[in-house]
Amino acid sequence: MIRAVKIDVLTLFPGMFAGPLDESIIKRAQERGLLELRIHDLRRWTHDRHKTVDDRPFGGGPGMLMKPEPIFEAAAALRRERTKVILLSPAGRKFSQAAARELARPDNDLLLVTGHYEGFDERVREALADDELSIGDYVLTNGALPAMVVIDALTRLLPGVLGDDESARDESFSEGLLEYPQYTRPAEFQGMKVPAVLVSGDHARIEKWRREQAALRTSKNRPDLLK
Ligand code: 9D3
Repeated sequence: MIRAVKIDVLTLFPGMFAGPLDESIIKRAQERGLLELRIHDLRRWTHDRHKTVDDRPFGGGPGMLMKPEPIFEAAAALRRERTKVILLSPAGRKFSQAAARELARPDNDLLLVTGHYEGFDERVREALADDELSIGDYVLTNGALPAMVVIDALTRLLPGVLGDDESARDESFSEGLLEYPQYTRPAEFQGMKVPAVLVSGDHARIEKWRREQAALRTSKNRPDLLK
């Protein structure tokens, strides 16, 4: 029996997590005991009437910051020996398949800390965070969707979550070229025909065509992958 990876999430928007993580592969991973997910409302670790989690920056400037106390208190309650604390923020290093692979080690547990407002009090980084991740160069309203993206990418890499076939295909594929064009039935749809080579039965030609098409699509859409 493999040990469940435990992921705790600290968020101001626990409601956002209900749907996406209760479907499909992530749901199955939890049902099979491979993943234990817990979503926590950060406001639970506030003590004032207004459940304050933010405050103004020293030195002035626009916007509000996540104040340190609720986050430190929550972490003290939630983290264990093997917990890695990860901040989700636009200022983090860019999340990638390689980063997902690092995080998906079955002996890691994670505490994902998601933000809102302009950012975190720097002492959260200095004294709490092991890592800080962004999911890409676009501005979202908060870190809840990024946390779900990280959970999704990680979960499918945990041992036993995908079938052996799918895992193996994944390994041979990631970080190469983009996918070649694929077709299924019908052979003609609204006047659009499947390329003749694919129905030729000539597997050498099919393979060559697929390599060429993958290279073409990659240079068009993702020249950075060819470098
Ligand atoms: C002017 C500074 N802004 C950064 C671009 C402030 C800011 C905007 C939006 C601070 C936080 C947010 C909310 N986004 C996240 O918390 C976030 C995020 C994102 O917006 N894009 C990609 N990855 C991430 S991870 C967390």
